[in-house]
Amino acid sequence: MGFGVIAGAPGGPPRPPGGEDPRHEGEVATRTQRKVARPPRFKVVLYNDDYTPMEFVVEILEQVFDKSPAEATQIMLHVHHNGSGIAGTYVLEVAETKVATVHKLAEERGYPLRSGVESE
Ligand code: TYC
Repeated sequence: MGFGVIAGAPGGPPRPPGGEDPRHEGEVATRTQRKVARPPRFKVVLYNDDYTPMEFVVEILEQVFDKSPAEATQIMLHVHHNGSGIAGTYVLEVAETKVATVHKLAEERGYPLRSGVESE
């Protein structure tokens, strides 16, 4: 890792013909890795309440969070028994959009289902 596009380095372009550049003969090419491009991720948390039907929460987990029916049921039951649970982990903008979608769909049906974003 960290060789970038140095000619002759692993993964880089081949060295030009004619052998090693005499100006750098014997030198070792090194480069400090400045930053790994890995944006922070955020958890979307679902909260339990006494009124939202279990089937609706499962539907949300399938449709908004792309969970399988089995996984969606597991997460819903975890939230039901523990008070909250993680629906998924995303970059911030996506996590915030998921929360807004959950609230919109729940409000349309008159359910008090709440969700929120937490840093990982
Ligand atoms: N506790 C709800 C019920 O018994 C079900 C429920 C599960 C609600 C998860 C919200 O995030 C939730 N109908």
